[in-house]
Amino acid sequence: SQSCPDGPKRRVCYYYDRGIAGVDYGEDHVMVPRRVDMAHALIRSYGLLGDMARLRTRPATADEISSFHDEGYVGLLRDVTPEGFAAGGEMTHAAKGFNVGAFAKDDRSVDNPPIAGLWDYCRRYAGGSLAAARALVSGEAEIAINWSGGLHHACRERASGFCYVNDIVVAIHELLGRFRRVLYVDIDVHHGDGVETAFIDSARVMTVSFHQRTKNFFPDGKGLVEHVGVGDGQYRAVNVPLNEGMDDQGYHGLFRPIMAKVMEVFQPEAIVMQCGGDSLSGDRLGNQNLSIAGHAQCVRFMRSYNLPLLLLGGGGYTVNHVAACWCYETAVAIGKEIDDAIPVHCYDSYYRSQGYKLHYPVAKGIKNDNTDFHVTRTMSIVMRNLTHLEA
Ligand code: VJV
Ligand code: CA
Ligand code: ZN
Repeated sequence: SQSCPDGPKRRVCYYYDRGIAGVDYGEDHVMVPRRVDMAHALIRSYGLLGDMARLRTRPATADEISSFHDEGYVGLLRDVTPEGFAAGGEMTHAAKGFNVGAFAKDDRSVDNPPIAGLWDYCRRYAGGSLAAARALVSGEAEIAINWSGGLHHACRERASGFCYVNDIVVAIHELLGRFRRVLYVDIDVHHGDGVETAFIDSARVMTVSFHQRTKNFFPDGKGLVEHVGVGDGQYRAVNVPLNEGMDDQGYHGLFRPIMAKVMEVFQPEAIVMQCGGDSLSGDRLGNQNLSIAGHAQCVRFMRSYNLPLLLLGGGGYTVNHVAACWCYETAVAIGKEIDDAIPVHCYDSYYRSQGYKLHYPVAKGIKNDNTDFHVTRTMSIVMRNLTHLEA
C-alpha cells in the first residue's frame, strides 16, 4: 500500500448514519448530535470519503444491546416517549428509576432526557460500533470509525451522563469473540466509568482513562489513580486524573510513556479508542487546553502499533471544535495530510470564529494546574501499578 507521513495507509471503514443528526436532547442541552453531521460534512468536503469504505448496517437489535444491558432497562428505552414521560404515571416512575428524565418537574437541565426517537437513536449508534467491531473481526478493515459512538457512561441498568446504551461495551464483547486481549483508551475529559466497571474484573480487557478530576466534576468520585481493577482485572484498570488546564506538552508527557508501558505489559490484539473532543481547548464542559494536533497525536500514537483499531466519538461540546477534530482524526486514520483551510461546504459558517481553519489556536493565558509535582506523582504511581503485570 501507498506510503505517507504517518507510515503506510490503512484500510479504513467509516460509519455514518444520517438518522442521528436530527436527534434532539432538548433545547439548550449541551449534547448536540448534529456535531456528528458537521464532522461528516467536513470529511466529505475534504474528499476523505473516497479513501474509506462506508459501513452499511442495520440498527442494533434488542438482543445485541442486551448482551450488556438489563432487560428491564432495554424495555424502558424501547417504550419511553417524551409524552409518556410527561404524563407523570407509571412510565415516568419507571424512567426515573433508570436515571432517564427530570428529577424535578419542569427541570429542563436534565442530563438524560426521554428524547423523541430514543430507542432508534440507541440502536443506530450502537449498531455502528457493532458493525465497526465486526469489520475488524473479519479483517475487512484495519481501522473502523464511528464518531456517533463512544457513549462511555451508560451502565448495565441505567443511563448516565448523556449515555443510554454503552456501545463501547457491546463492541468490545464482539471483539473478544476473536481477539484474546482488547485495550480500551479513553481521552474524553470525563472518566470512562461505564466501560471500566463493565470490565473491572476482566483479565482480557484493560481500560485506560485520562480525565479531569476536580471538585464536583462529573462523574464525581470515580477514576482515582488508586482504582486499579479487582480480581483477575487487578492492575488492568488504569486511571490518569488531571487538574484543569493541561496542554499538549504536558498531556503527551503522560500519554506516551504510559501507553507505551501499557502496550508492553498487556500486549493487546486490538485497540478501542474513545476520542471525546471535550478535552480540547475551549470546550463548553471541559477545562483542558489540548489543541486538535495534540488530541490527534494520541490517535496517531495508538495507530502506530498497527493493531486493529476502533475509533469512537464521545463528548465534545463546542461543536465547531469537535467536528474539526474528528475530521482531522479521520485523515490521520487514513494516513493522509489535509489542508488547514476548511473547504466551502454546508456548515462552513460555523468555522468563521476560527478563520475557517481546521486547527484553531488554543486559549491563551489558561492556567495549567498540573504542576510538575502532580504530574510526576501520577506518572510514578501508574508506572508502578503497571510493573505488576510484567512477565
Ligand atoms: O454533573 C452532572 C450531574 C449533575 C446533575 C444534572 N445537572 C444537569 C448537572 C449536574 C450532577 N452531569 C454532567 C454529565 C456530563 C456527561 C459527559 C458525557 C461525556 O462527554 O463524557 C460522554 C458523552 C454534566 N455536566 C454538565 C452538564 N451535565 C449539563 C447538562 C445540561 C445542561 C448544562 C450542563 C443539560 C441540559 C441543559 N443544560 C439545558
Ligand atoms: Ca477519559
Ligand atoms: Zn466527556
